[in-house]
Amino acid sequence: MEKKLQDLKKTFMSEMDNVKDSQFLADLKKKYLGRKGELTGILKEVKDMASEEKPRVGKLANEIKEELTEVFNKTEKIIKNKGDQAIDFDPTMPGTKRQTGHLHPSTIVQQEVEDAFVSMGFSVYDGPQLESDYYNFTALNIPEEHPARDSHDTFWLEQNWLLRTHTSNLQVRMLEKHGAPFRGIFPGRCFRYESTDASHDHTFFQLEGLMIDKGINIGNLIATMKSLLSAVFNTDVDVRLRPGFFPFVEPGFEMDIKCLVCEGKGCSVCKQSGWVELMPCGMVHPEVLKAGGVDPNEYSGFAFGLGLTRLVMMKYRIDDIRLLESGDLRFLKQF
Ligand code: FA5
Repeated sequence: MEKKLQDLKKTFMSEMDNVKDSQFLADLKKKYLGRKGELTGILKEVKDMASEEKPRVGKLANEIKEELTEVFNKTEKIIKNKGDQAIDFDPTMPGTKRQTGHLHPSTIVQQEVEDAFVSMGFSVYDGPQLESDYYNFTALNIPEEHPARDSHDTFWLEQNWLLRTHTSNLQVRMLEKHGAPFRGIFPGRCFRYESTDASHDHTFFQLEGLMIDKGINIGNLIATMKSLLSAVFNTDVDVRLRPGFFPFVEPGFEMDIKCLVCEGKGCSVCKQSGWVELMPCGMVHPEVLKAGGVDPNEYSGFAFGLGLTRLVMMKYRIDDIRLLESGDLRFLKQF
């Protein structure tokens, strides 16, 4: 009888090794553990055994029943949790490669720029894209009827609200909230109601920088710009600084980068000029400091408005800005 029990256990275990699916498992349960199953049959026989053998064989039979039930329950649980395929798993087969997403090129470059500024002691801030006329224009020394408003083709909403045309909308908000000294950058989406071309989109990213302290001068501004560009490009790039007019800085500059799409030879991105407008900047106008509650007699500072999407184009040699917001996976999968 004991041999019969051990043999039954052996065949049960080898049959369990071949379980393919839940139906197969149910059949095995019936065959061994069911009311008319093989083990149940043996247990019935034990009842009629001689009394000196009965305790020993009965104990073994119960132990084997417990063992088989445990193996059965474990296998049943695996099938329930993972489905029938779990039993078919063959570790020697090559796996199926799952598709994973990745960061958008604008986010990759944004993070590189953020890291460069954080290492220079700047903090990163966020702010509203839906903005009031006041913070987007008036507080920046651009009152109503000022001609500078014309250079920003604006998506106007109801009651003097708008989609921000630049990240400069946060300059006065930040000064009001944090006061001076202040050192921050604000990356974000901007919107302009303008016709698009290879280097202009209606939706694009800028990254604003603002540094206010005692004794800040143009030398600090230029040193910061240089550190930024060497962090992003890891090599020297040609830039040029020329005077630029923005009512919220005095003096103001335009920083252009030699077009990396055509290496300065001229293309649709740089409009055949060999240069791309990248980063207007300047010393913060006293009126802006005042609007933010900062005393211009005590503090000075610089601000810049990096065209982040244009920087992405230069870094990856992208010849049409519209690809970046297109959502075209054939383009995005290349990064
Ligand atoms: C401004 O938006 C100012 N706020 C920048 C500034 C900040 C000046 C702080 C001084 C101090 P501008 O309109 O030139 O400036 O835009 C800044 C940069 O954003 C441009 O050099 C360009 O790189 C990018 N840019 C502007 N319009 C578009 C557009 N339609 N598509 C893509 N990039 C754009």
